[in-house]
Amino acid sequence: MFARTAARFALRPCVASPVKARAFNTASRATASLSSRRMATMVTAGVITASALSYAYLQKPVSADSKPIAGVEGTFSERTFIAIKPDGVQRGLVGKIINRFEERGYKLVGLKALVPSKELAEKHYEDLKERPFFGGLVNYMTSGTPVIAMVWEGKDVIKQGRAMIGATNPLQAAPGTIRGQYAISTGRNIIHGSDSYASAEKEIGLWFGAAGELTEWTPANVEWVQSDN
Ligand code: IDP
Ligand code: MG
Repeated sequence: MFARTAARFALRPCVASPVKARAFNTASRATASLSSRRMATMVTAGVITASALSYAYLQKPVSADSKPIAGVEGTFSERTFIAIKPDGVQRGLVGKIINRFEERGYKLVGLKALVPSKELAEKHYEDLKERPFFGGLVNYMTSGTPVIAMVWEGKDVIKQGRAMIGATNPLQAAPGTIRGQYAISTGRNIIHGSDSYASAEKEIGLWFGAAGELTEWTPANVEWVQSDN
């Protein structure tokens, strides 16, 4: 089970080069209890495969710039832009909201707290610029309380993120969704989430467009979250 998963999720960068005992010496924490000679023997025998190698790989965060900014739609690399708006921050809901995405099995690959410029807020909501609430919306987003901007990654994360957030008008949001649990006004609905792959591309680019702002990493529980047997 693990060997197959490792090939799928973590091992590709390592498999390209010949497996040497040295690779396992760098996987110090995962293999600290084993002597290097025993490890080398186990490597030769094919006993140590996925965990040690993938750990070595994990030690070296790589830039995510090598793939599309919103990942590949419909795969585990799909990404969405999620932002906890100033009301969510003022109400102390940051931890609870992050917790929901983490517990669901999604992976956090970008995070920052910032007060967006007027220009950024206007660009983010540009499709609503003719709406009567646009000015108020931009003021609320740029009022001085930070927005917690995040990029989450995982299978179907764009659609599922929207489902977890709930309807725009919290009074229509299902109980148990974020808005359905924490909000009662459309103008203070706590959270934003990309509504399509095209929106995710645009929004991640706007908020995390600089090189090196996103990370690629492999969660230790990947087998227990992603496997389809
Ligand atoms: P969404 O956030 O669910 O994607 P949109 O229709 O894209 O909903 O609207 C963006 C944001 O604009 C909403 O989350 C909300 O903060 C604000 N908004 C939308 N409609 C209204 C309204 O009728 N009154 C006040 N604010 C609104
Ligand atoms: Mg929207």
